[in-house]
Amino acid sequence: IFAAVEMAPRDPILGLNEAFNADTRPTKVNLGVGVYYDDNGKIPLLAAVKAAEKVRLEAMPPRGYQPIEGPAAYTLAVQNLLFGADSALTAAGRVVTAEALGGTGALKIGADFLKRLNADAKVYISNPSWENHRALFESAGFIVENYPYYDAATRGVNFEAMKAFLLGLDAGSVIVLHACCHNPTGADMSDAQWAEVVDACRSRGLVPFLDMAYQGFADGIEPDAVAVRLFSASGLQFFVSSSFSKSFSLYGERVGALSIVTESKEESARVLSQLKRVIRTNYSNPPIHGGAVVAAVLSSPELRQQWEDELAGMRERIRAMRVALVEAIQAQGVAQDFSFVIKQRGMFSYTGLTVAQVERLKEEFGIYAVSTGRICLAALNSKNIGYVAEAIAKVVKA
Ligand code: PLP
Ligand code: TYF
Repeated sequence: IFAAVEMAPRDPILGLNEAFNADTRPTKVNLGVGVYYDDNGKIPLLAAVKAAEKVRLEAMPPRGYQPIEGPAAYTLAVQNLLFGADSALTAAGRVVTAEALGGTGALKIGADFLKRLNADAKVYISNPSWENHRALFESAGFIVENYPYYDAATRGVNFEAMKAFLLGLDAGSVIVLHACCHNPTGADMSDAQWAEVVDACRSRGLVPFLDMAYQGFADGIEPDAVAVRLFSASGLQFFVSSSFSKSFSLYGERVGALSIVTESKEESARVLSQLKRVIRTNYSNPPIHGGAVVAAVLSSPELRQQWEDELAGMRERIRAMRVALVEAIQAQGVAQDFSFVIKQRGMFSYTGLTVAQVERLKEEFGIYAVSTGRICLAALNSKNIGYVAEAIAKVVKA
């Protein structure tokens, strides 16, 4: 059966973890995968999560099947974060939300559902984008192409090129947008540019698909939802995939959601029925634990406040690492200006390091970064930052 099976290529990011784990150098640093580590280099278990888990553990609830779309306590909590507590859309029954297996699972059920709606549509992702965007939509059967996004010269968004491209697309094209904290570049659009993207989607009849994996990592829960809110106010229909992997530090629990904004409550019922069909044929219904913990935290005013404070702590530590890295590199006498790192948003920096420089970081220093030059700032801490800055200085100078 398997004689002709070839080795599949490794995921360019998750594959780095394997190489990192096999590295025996004690000074090694993993700046590859997008995971938040605390100042001790550990993945935190948030205190709000711990408190909610303790209550659940003591209650020892039974483990029956969940609703296909997940429990209402969870899906309502998701809607509240994405669309706001006072959303007219949710009040009107115009948002369908289903729990999903992380942000990845949300993208997957969204892609499968879209394929049933419009099999011939093309899907457009930013250039560059999270590698899995392409793979997910291709595996759902779509042709995936890039739209212009990042401008290496300005280290920002080439908005004129992006807009012109969107205005040339066929109606029904699916456009995948990073709602905040663009992965991998850290370059986000301004609010005014988002408003123009909304207009382009309306005038061309595009299908917007917002991917929100880092809500709270740029400026905060509410400000980071600006793209979702602008689309909400537009009257358009659109998709949002969201994830609690990073914001709750619950990577392995696989907690995410797909939300779909429809035209009416009646349309929502039809859309939900089809989405449930997609979920049933994939994994039937979501697991209990992660979603229950998130729902418990978000529905308790005290735990929610504690979570927001902890999230702010993560955001601020990343910001501090950005500043510290730039200062430490500059202190090494590097001529090149790295101050752009401070302006980038979210977990990542697109450093502009070349493939060869990234390779040297790995070979000579045991510092692992993505070959595109993307580093995860959230893996830096007060102990390793000096070592990393020195190594970066060495590879950019030589
Ligand atoms: N979308 C983007 C842009 C991401 O960076 C990630 C990162 O993991 C995901 C989706 C997937 O999230 P999850 O880990 O919850 O599947
Ligand atoms: O971009 C990242 O590093 C995160 C984690 O297939 C990730 O989004 C990376 C690759 C992948 C799944 C998650």
